[in-house]
Amino acid sequence: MDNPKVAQIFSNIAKILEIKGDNPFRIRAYERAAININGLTEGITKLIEEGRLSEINGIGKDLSRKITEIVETGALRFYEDLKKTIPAGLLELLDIPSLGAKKVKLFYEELGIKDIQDLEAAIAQDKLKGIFGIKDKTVENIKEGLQLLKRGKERMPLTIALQTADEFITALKKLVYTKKVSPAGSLRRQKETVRDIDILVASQKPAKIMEEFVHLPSVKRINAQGLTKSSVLTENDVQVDCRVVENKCFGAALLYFTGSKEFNIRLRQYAQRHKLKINEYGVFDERDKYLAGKSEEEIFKFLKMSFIDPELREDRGEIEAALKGQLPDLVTLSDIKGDLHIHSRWSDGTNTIEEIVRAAKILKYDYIAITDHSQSLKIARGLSIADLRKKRKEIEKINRKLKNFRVLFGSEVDIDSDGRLDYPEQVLKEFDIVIAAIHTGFKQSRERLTKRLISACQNPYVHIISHPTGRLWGSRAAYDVDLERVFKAARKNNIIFEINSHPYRLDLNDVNAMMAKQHGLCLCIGSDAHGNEGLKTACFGISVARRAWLSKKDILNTVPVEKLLKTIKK
Ligand code: DGT
Ligand code: CA
Repeated sequence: MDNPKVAQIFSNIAKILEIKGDNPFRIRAYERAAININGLTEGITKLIEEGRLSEINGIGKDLSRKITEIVETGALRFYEDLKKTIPAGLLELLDIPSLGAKKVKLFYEELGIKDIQDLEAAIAQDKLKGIFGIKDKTVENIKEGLQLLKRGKERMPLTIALQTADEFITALKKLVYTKKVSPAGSLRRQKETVRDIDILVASQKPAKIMEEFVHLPSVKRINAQGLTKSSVLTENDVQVDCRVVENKCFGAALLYFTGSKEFNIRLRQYAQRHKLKINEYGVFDERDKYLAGKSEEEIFKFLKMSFIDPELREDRGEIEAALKGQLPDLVTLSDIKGDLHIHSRWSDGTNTIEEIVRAAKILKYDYIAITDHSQSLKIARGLSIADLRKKRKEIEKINRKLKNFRVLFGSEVDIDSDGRLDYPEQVLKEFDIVIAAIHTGFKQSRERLTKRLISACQNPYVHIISHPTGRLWGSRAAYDVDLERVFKAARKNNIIFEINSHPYRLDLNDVNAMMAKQHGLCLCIGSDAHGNEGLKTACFGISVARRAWLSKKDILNTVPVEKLLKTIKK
């Protein structure tokens, strides 16, 4: 799969240009392209073949050419030349959140720091503080950034895991000896990050399957090849483990290798109390007689509990609920009737509203909210009040032409550093839907950030709080906020919380979304799409919602538009 490779090259180009003090707009273009490519749900090779590269937000002619060169030749000449102009280790230094090009340059020139090892040594020897402009707090931030980076490297976001697994699963399905194939592990539980990919195959010819598996095209290195279990590393350094079992115990093995480990332990304890033994081969009685194991459904039925969806298997009370038949009926992607968080070309998106409407109809949506950025967010081309009037007219015109589809006039309004919204009330009240979000001041104190969000909840014109904790996978930790207090204020003011489904955000996450529901709040799923490709990420929001035990009734954008507008009305 080429997406991570292309994204990595663009992101590195941005970094080198930054160190060299190049044009900020040029740097930003490469950065944005990298983020958007990583956020794609389809392989970039397919987009090239279908001539659809321009659908990716921020990809013009020049970048299209560069992408094609990478995919066709495996490298980019421009990048190879650029790389030679700086020491290689400086690039990985720029991966550290909170460490910008200026500081990397400064550290290199003053202390000769040229990679992460040098930096860690300098911190250990307390050398950084001697340099001009570097305070205690700066060093603390760098240490925190180093940790964030290390954790980010240990796990990959779900979207990357899914794309990688898909290639392997598709190939394994085609083999003549394959009876069944399924993902297992954290991937099947749709966890937001995945350490390694587990795949399970049912077959009578395990050695043949293993031989094919370790020689699939994207395998870079074979870590282990056994008779029934092998482990490989892909070109993008993703570890993929594959196990082959007999059809008779496929269900038991799937249950075991899907986990989680905590769920497995709890289930085994329950079985023991009923004088049963459960392992990866099946369910057995005290004399080791095989009782069940062919499918998970069969096993759950045998244990007299309802089927527990993989997303719930985290030992959060799901076994007790399954025994009582009280598991929630989890929301599915087909329940979603519209997208409530989309950026159009009016601000920093790539597509026109009409183009977005066409893409949303393909997804079988009945409505969308066009929620461009507000006036102060200049970097994201936030809309002036004058532009809002024009945008509104355009939406009214489009709506007059549409049948059974509605475009909502919305905005993602910035919450300023004191909790005020970025448009005056007489402007806010004109919108069909207002989502409010924090885009600056992430380092404020817990108290101040909490108050900011509470004050946004108390604004009579706000309907939704978007990406409520601000985290960005691998680069920014969630800001420090007392969500319990915010949720209480939200409940009083009929505020809905977003599960932002951008694969690098997933914010709220599963635990916080569950807590929001426990506070009596309704949630919604918003893609935060900046181009039509982004609309398809709603599936990741669904994964979070399912892991949070949410049903259709807990999610605002599962209802028809009239009901939605009634629900959000104050
Ligand atoms: P990951 O890879 O860290 O994202 O998370 P998982 O859940 O995929 O963990 P992994 O790959 O180590 O193992 C896959 C599954 O195998 C895990 O979910 C449950 C099962 N498993 C692994 N080790 C143990 C164990 O020590 N005891 C039990 N009961 N199950 C285990
Ligand atoms: Ca795993």
